[in-house]
Amino acid sequence: MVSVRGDDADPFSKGYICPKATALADLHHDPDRLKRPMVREGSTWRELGWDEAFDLVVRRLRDVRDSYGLDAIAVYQGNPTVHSVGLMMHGQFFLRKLGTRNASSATSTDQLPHMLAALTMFGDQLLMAVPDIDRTEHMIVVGGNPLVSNGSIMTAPDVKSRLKAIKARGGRLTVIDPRRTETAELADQHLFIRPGTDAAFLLSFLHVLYAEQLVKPGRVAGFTDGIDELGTIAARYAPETTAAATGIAAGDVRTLARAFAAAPRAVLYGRLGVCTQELGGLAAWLCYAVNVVTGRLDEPGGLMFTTPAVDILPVARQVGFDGGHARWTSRVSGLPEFGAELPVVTLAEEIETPGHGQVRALFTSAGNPVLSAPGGPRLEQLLPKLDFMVSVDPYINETTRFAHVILPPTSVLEHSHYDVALAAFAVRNIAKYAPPVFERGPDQRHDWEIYAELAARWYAPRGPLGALAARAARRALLALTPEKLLELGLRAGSHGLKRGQDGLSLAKLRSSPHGLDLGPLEPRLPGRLKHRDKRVKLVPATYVGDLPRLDRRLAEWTARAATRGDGLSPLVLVGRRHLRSNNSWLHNSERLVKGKPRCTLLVHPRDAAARGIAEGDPVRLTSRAGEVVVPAELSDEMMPGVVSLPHGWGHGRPGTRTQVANAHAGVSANDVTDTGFVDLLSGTAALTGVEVTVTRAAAVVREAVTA
Ligand SMILES: Nc1nc2c(c(=O)[nH]1)N[C@H]1C(S)=C(S)[C@@H](COP(=O)(O)OP(=O)(O)OC[C@H]3O[C@@H](n4cnc5c(=O)[nH]c(N)nc54)[C@H](O)[C@@H]3O)O[C@H]1N2
Ligand SMILES: Nc1nc2c(c(=O)[nH]1)N[C@H]1C(S)=C(S)[C@@H](COP(=O)(O)OP(=O)(O)OC[C@H]3O[C@@H](n4cnc5c(=O)[nH]c(N)nc54)[C@H](O)[C@@H]3O)O[C@H]1N2
Ligand SMILES: [Mo]
Repeated sequence: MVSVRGDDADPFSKGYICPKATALADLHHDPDRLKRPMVREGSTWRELGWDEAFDLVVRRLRDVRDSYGLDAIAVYQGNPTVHSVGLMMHGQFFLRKLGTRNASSATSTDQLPHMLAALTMFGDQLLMAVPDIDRTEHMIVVGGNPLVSNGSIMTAPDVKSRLKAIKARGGRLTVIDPRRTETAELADQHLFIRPGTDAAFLLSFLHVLYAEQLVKPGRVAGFTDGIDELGTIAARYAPETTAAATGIAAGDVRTLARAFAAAPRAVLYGRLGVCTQELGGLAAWLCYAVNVVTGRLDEPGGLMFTTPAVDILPVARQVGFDGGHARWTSRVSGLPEFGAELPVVTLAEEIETPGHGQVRALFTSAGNPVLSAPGGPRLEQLLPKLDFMVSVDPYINETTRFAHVILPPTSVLEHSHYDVALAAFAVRNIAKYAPPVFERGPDQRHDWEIYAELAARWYAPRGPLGALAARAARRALLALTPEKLLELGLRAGSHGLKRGQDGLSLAKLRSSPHGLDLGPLEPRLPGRLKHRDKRVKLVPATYVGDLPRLDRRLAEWTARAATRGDGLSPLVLVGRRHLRSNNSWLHNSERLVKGKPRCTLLVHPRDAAARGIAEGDPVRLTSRAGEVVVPAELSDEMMPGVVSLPHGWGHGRPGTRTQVANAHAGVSANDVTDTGFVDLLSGTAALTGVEVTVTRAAAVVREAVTA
C-alpha cells in the first residue's frame, strides 16, 4: 500500500476523500494490528489457533450462561459495525439473537433520539430522514459540525462545497451551536446556544410559526396527525420565556423562524449535539416537527427519505434489530430499553450490582467503551472482575486489554466494502461496491466469518449430534457471504428486480467500479410510512409525557441565568471532533496525530481570566464523576460559560498495545462525563452540558505509558 487517493470518476464523491481515509494504509500496515486470536494469561498475551479460540469462547460463555442465565452475558457493539455488511448481518445475528437483556451499543451515545423519533413518528426506528442539502435554500444546522464530521445521518462527501453551494445559489446557512465551529465560520449566521437547551429553543421556534400563521405543512397535512396539538404545546414557549435559558434572544428566534418559513426550500437538521444531552429525546423530535409543520418533510430541498439500493428496514428485522421503546427497563436504574438494547450507561452498574441478572461476562465488538462511554474509569475498575470477557477487535486497546480472548478481524482493505448503512442515509441515492484490495492471509478471518463460526458452535446442541449440527450450521452460515447477502438485498430493493432487465445486481455493480448514481432523493410518503394507518404522528404520547421534565429544567436555567455573567458561575462541558480523528481508534496512525496536540480544553478568555488561566496552562477539569488535567486553549469561539474537550483520547493506559496513540495520549473526556447524567426518556448519555469546574493545575499529570 503506497498511497490513498480519491476516485475522480466516483459520481458521488467526485474524488473527494476525508483526511482520515489516507490512514487506511497505516492501519493496514500497523505492526500493532492483531491478525491471530490472542488469549491473555494474567498480563501476558499468547497467540492461539482459531479453532481453539472459538472453542474457548463458546465454552466460557456457556459456563456463564449455565451458572447465571443469559442476562449475565453483556454485549457492547461499537460504531465501526455500521460500515460492514458482514458485521451487520452475522454480528447482529449472533449477538442480538443471544437473547441477553444486557445488550448495548454506541447507539445510546449517539443517534438514539433520532431513532426514537423515527419509530414513534414514522413507524420504524430506521426511518430517519436526511437533509436534501444539494437543493435546499435555507439550512439550519443544530448541534452538528458537518465540515468536520463530513455529515452524519447525512452522508455527503465534500460537505464544504455542498454548503458553499447553498450560499452560491442565493441561500442561507445558519448554525446553532455553543461553539463557533468550522461549519459556523462558513455560515451566514451563528447563534450560541446554552448546551442542553435545544428543546426549549425549538419549541419557541415552533411558537413563532404557529403564532404568526406560518404553519403550512402542505402535502403531508393529508396524512399527519397532531398539527393542532403541537400548536397548543408550543403556545406555552414564547421566545421571550426561553431566551434567558437558551442564550438566544427572542428577536433572533423570531427572525430566524420567519426566514425559514419564507424560504422556498428549507431544512432544519439536528445532529449529535441535540441527541447526546439530557433532553435529547425531546430535542430530536422537535427538529423533525419543525420540518413537518413548515412543509419541508418529504419535499425536495427539505428533510427527505432515501430510496437506497439495499433497503435496510427489512434486513434489520431479519437479524433481530426490532423496534420498540421502554418495553422493559434496566435492572439497577430502571432506564428504558430501546430496540432491544439497554443504554450503555447501565453497563457499569449492571456489572457492579449483585443479584439475579448481575453481569458476569462481556462481549465487545468493534467498540471501545472505556474511552467512548461515560464512566470510563469505573468500567476500568470493573472489567478485570468479570468471569470472562471476549472482544472482536483488531487492537489491544483501553477496553480490549481486559479481554481474556481477542478475536481480530481482517482490515478494511482485506474485505469487500458496500456501505449499506451510510448509503441508506446519503444525500443522493447511490450504490458502490469495492472488492478487497488485498487477499486476506490464510490464517486470518473476516468479522463475519468469526460470527458465523461462533453462531454455529453456540447454537449446536450438546452431545454426540452437536459436532455434526455445528458443521452443518457452519456450512450454511459461511455460504451467506457478504456478496450473497448484498446480491439478495440489491435484487429485492427498489432499484432491483422491479426495474426488470436494467435492475441492479452485484454483477452490475462490479462492472461499475466507480459506483452508480441512482439520482436525487425522491418523495416517499405516505407509502414509506410504517405505522399501520400510514400516517405521520406529529405528537407521539412519549414526548408529551416528558415535557414536565423540560419545564422544570427551564425554570432552573432561567433562575440561574440571573447570576450568570460574572465569569465564575459553573461551567458546562461540550465535546468536539477533529478532521483527522475518529472517536478513539484512529490515533495509532502517525499522520493523523502529528502536529499540535489537539486534546486541549477550549476556554473562553473571559472564563479563563476569571480563573487566572493563561494560554497553555494545565487546568484541572472536574465533574461529579471524575477529573482530568489538560492544557487550556483560550478561544472566543466558545460561548462564555462553556468549555470544550474532544473525546476518544486518554491513551497510554497500562497494558495497551497502541504505540503511536500512547505517545500522543491526551486525556479522556469520558473520565469526566457522568453515567448518572442521561436523557431519562431515551436513555441516551448526556455527553454535553456536563457541569464542571475548571481551575489552574500545578502541572499536567500524565499516566505512565506502557507499551
Ligand atoms: N464524550 C463523548 N463521548 C462520545 C462521543 C462524544 O461526542 N463525546 N461520541 C459518541 C459516538 S457518536 C460514538 S459513535 C461512540 C463510538 O464509540 P465506540 O464505537 O465504542 O468507540 P470507537 O472509538 O469508535 O471504537 C471502535 C473500536 O472498533 C475497533 N474496530 C475498528 N474497525 C473494526 C472492524 O472493522 N471490526 C471490528 N471488529 N472492530 C473494529 C477499533 O479497534 C476500536 O476498538 O463514542 C461516543 N462517545
Ligand atoms: N473527523 C471526524 N469525523 C467524524 C467523527 C470523528 O470522530 N471525527 N465521528 C463520526 C461519528 S461516530 C458521528 S456520530 C458523527 C457526528 O457528527 P456531528 O454531529 O456533525 O459531529 P460533532 O462534531 O460531534 O457535532 C456536534 C456539535 O454539537 C455541538 N453541541 C454540543 N452540545 C450542544 C447542545 O447542547 N446544543 C447544540 N445545538 N449543539 C451542541 C458541538 O459543539 C458540536 O459542534 O461524526 C462522524 N464523523
Ligand atoms: Mo457516532
